Amino acid sequence: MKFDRRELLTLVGAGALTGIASPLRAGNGPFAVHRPEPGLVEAHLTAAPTRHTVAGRDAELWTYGGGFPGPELRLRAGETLRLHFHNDLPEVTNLHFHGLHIPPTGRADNIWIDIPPGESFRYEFEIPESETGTFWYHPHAHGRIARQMWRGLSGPLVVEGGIDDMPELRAADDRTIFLRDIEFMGDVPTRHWPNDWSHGKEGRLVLCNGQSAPTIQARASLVRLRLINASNAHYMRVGRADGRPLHVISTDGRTLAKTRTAEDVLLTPAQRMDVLVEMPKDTEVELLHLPYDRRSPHLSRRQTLATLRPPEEHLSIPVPEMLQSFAAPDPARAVRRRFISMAMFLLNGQPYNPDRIDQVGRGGDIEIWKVSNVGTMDHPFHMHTWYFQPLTMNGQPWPYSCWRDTVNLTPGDTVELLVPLSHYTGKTVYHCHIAEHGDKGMMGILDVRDA
Ligand SMILES: [Cu+2]
Repeated sequence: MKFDRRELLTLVGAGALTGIASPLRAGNGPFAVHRPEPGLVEAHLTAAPTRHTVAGRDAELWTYGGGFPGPELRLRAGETLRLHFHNDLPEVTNLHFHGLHIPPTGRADNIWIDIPPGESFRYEFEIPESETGTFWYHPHAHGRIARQMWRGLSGPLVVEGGIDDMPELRAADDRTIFLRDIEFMGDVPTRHWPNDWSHGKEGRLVLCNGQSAPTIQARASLVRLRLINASNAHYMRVGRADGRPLHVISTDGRTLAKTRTAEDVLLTPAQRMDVLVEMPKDTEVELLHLPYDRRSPHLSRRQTLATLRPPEEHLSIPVPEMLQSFAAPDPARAVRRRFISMAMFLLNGQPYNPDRIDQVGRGGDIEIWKVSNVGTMDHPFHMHTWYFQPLTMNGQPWPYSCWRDTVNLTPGDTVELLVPLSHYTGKTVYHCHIAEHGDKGMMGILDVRDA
């Protein structure tokens, strides 16, 4: 499927005729959506330079829908999203729906589309019934991803359904916690300096939903935090100041079989985790950003991420223990093994080449990918379209069953991933999710063809 310039222009016209006002929201307010018929969600989104107040400072950002972060897109599994996207930036951009298992082709999660300045594109895809959870969207025009994200382009995407209907989760407060760092020079996010490409760009200001250490009024004594790390390179280690645990119910938008209790959780750039926080009666809960050493020169320090204020009425809600059955194919059914090595700006010793197909797969096959970090700093490995079950880390079984689309590798680590190439065919990418590393070449192409 190809779209020429005339079609893009036609699409601008079509968008203008639908008569839906373009939403303009601040913070991660909701997306203005419209349901013209059952099962169809229609929305408009514009990427544009925007003046915005960030931590008391008037800043010139690039935003989606005028918001920082972009507006939260919430829909239900099984619905079709028709998203009229308009590019008001001075350069080419596009959208990536991070973590969603939808086609890598056509009008779905097609990163090969370039939308020129002033033009529009209609994204349209159905969210499979099985896809419920916490995702996010950001640009994926190769070579521009890091700078566009750094300037402000990203937003949360939540698909409702599945375990949301458990009584405990229905009663819980549901909060998106969109995390990223930033730093300003004057009123603009600092530019990328040469070292930023190798170290990964970080800033001293850590933001929660676009704010510095906000206070959030809990609406129930159990709070579900949908943690999203939208940083270019900053690792987010999150815990509670009172030393009580977090209860993890999903990783990268995919529900665990059983709730896992953890003192703190680590999110690499692009990872998500849904955690339950039990609010003590009449007591605030301070959420902390804890130090993590990813073996870069950046300092990571302990600071407040957000404060949860107790609900007005304390009604005890239990933390569910069993969540849903975990179904994964038997690794013995894998028909192919692949090996990927990661080091600064190279995968398998080669920089990214958009004209080279690095891996050819067959739709429906089950594969095992062995990924090694042969470099000197952490690299988060991410795969588009398909997601994986980590099987082993350095030869040891992964401690629990989970699905992920991004996995961290510290220097010397080797991870084995079970990858079912299910449901779709097409060409997409796998890459390091330190945004600067991906742009500089730590990206490869996977082409999954018909069986
Ligand atoms: Cu990397």
